[in-house]
Amino acid sequence: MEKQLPPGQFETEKWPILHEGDVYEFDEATWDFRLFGEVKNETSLSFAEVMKLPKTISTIDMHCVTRWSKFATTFEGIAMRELVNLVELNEGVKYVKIYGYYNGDRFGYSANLPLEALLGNDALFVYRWKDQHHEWQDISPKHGYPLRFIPPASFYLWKGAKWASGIRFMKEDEAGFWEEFGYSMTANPFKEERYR
Ligand SMILES: Nc1nc2c(c(=O)[nH]1)N[C@H]1C(S)=C(S)[C@@H](COP(=O)(O)O)O[C@H]1N2
Ligand SMILES: [Mo]
Repeated sequence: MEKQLPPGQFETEKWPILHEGDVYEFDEATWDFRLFGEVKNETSLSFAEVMKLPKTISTIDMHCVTRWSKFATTFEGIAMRELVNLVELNEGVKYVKIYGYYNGDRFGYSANLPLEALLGNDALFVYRWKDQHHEWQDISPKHGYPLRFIPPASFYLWKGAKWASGIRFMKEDEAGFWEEFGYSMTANPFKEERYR
């Protein structure tokens, strides 16, 4: 895979840790993953049900708006499209909001994204990773265990909710956690879309 450093970024080989609030402590008994919003059949999955979905392995570059970029981390996870396949979308759904835990609130963190850009192998709800310096290992609690969204490299990494808890399907775009504070709705690192 060819390394492409977006403008204003520097490369790091380490995987830094950045988030607001507490690290979520996984409890399988109370955990579920919700698919809701503009769908005909809202549903939720247990962790065991999520883990039975088809798996995808992809190598993805990460670009953080705080200017570090980490190339070529290999992730194992569930592709966004496998979850989309479980619901019947209402006509005109174009956006999703992906939720994650924030200080115990399962919908406290969120990021908005255009659904069309998330249907490939590079939009994954991940639970395992490796890179050139690390063997396969679980996503650590600080990086989002048990399930963490990794967006395609064409989005800054704040679009990647840790401790992912659900997807809301939407007809109109709607700001998420950082977008409410003035960060970009579209967040393309190669166009340096940091703020709006
Ligand atoms: N639930 C949750 N997910 C989150 C955040 C957060 O505060 N809460 N921070 C985001 C931001 S701003 C960044 S840069 C990345 C950092 O991911 P990393 O710590 O795994 O490198 O997580 C994103 N996902
Ligand atoms: Mo960030």
